[in-house]
Amino acid sequence: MVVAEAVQVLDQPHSSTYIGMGKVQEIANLVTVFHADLVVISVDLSGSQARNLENECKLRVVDRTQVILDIFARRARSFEGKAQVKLAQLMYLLPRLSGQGIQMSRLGGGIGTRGPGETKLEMDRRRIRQEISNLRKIVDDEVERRSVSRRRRSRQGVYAVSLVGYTNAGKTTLLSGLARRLGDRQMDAGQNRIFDTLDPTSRRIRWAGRTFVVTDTVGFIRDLPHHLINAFRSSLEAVEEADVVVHVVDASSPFIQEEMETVYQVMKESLAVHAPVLTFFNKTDQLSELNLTGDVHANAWIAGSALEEETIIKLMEKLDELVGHKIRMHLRIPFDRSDIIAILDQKGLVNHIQEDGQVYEVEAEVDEREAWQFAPFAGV
Ligand SMILES: Nc1nc2c(ncn2[C@@H]2O[C@H](COP(=O)(O)OP(=O)(O)OP(=O)(O)O)[C@@H](O)[C@H]2O)c(=O)[nH]1
Ligand SMILES: [Mg+2]
Repeated sequence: MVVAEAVQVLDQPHSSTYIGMGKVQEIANLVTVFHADLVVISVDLSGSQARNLENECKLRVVDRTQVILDIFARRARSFEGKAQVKLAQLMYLLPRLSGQGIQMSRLGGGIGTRGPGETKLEMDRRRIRQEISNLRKIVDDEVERRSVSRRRRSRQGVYAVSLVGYTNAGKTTLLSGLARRLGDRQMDAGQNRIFDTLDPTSRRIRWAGRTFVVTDTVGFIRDLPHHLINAFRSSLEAVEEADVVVHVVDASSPFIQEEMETVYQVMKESLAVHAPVLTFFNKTDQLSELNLTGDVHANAWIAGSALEEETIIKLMEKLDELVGHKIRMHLRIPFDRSDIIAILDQKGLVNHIQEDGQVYEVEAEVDEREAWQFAPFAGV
């Protein structure tokens, strides 16, 4: 429960406490008056800033990253999700411990005057580094396992669709709606809380004779610290390898523009997205009038509600259109045209390849719209 709030407007943060000394005193007083248990500050603090504030307030002070990590920790369900959160927490902790270490060794003076405190710190740091490397291994193994299964899927002509969007936009609701109507299995509907989904969850959807694997991802949020995005890289890799990315937008949000900007910023700065983007303006049932004008960043857009069957069907029709049709081609490619092989390979279109005299014999599955560039090599 929030017992008191304080706001400060400053051109520049103070280096030692972030907020000004007067404000620190005000907060320290509020802590005493209200018997507060915790001070939360909605910015990112350096280790020494956090320590200085704690010393002044005589209470634990948590910053924005810690709050996000705490929520993440509560939401993670799978083994991998938990490992990712733990990894992010330890990586957050490590430089803060080091900061303390530097201070202490300065206090301790020259060689041979190390205090017991520092030895313990060094042990802590070593232990944390060891745990970080264990967790990295767990996460990397999982990434590898998923990438193998993705390669297998792409060979089988299964289309990968990734849902991205601001937290609470309705991604999980959409995926559960899709799965309920068109999928193989039931799943729980989304909850009205931020960062509800941390673990990458995929569902197989059948539509018009095609199979789509739709993957839910962690919600984005304004000013999500970069190291946190990196911690969730493995969940976000699905986005980079998708055939189509669906950007789910809460069209009823008063901050719709900022939220969409945030998502595109994360996609641009932290993810290499190659696939076409379909923007889905969700929750239109909450709007009294529809005046959406589309999305310049996207290849296509639709509007509706993830809770309605009609919308689900409209979405699938659009997805089907966006992935296009694939044609099976038998190609004979001369050795000096390895550039063509590279294009095919990069897109994961090659089913089978063998050398035969002066040419590569290639069995490929090519998108209808791209078939023209391989047509000169088609034939028996
Ligand atoms: N009225 C209305 N509510 C919706 C619609 N779609 C989703 N919601 C609600 O919006 C809330 C958030 O939905 P989620 O599906 O959990 O959102 P999310 O994008 O998965 O959120 P994170 O996992 O935190 O990123 C839930 O309470 C849903 O019931 C819709 O079309 N109309
Ligand atoms: Mg979700």
